[in-house]
Amino acid sequence: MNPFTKPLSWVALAALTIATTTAQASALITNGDFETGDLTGWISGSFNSLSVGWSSLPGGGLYSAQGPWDGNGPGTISLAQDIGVLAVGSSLSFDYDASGINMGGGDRVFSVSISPFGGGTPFTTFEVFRILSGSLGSQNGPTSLDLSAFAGQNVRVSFELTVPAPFTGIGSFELDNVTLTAAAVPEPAEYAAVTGLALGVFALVRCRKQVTCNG
Ligand SMILES: [Ca+2]
Repeated sequence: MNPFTKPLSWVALAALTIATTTAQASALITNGDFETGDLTGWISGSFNSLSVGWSSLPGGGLYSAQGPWDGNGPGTISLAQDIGVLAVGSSLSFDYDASGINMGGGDRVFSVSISPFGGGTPFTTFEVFRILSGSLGSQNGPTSLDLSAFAGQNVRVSFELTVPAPFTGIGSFELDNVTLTAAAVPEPAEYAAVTGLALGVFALVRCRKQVTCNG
């Protein structure tokens, strides 16, 4: 066996790992804080689209996505974004404030679905908040969803609010600071360490080969 083959393959593997990790980190949310003052980067559904207004959420900056959580249902208010291939260990974080008076006709549900890029049947749907039929409720705060099960998938993220019946009570919804975080990408120092380790192994094996040849 050629002793040069294995260490060289390790060097290639280290480079490939770094390149892959860097490429995976490219899936990010566009305008997740809505600070452009509009819905740039987002895809609104046709039913009671959210709009951008002054943010009332802590740390929300100037703007957020917001709108009434009611309407001439049944329908689903949605705000989606195609974000690309998820890196290993990805999680989705956001701030929200949802409230409503639900006088009947079915539960109102705020959920986040993870679908194929461009749309389609969701891989999964995370329920975040539910107002039962005939009740009222409110909920807010930063939330984080674990997307690690979808690493390597090319995905769309969609925030969805169901309105199960026509005009059954006022409600409101606000969304801000949508971010996608992933497992740490190696820092330059770590790049050097990985490369240095691979080159060290390469030198060690070459040295052994020389000893063998000299012996
Ligand atoms: Ca904002």
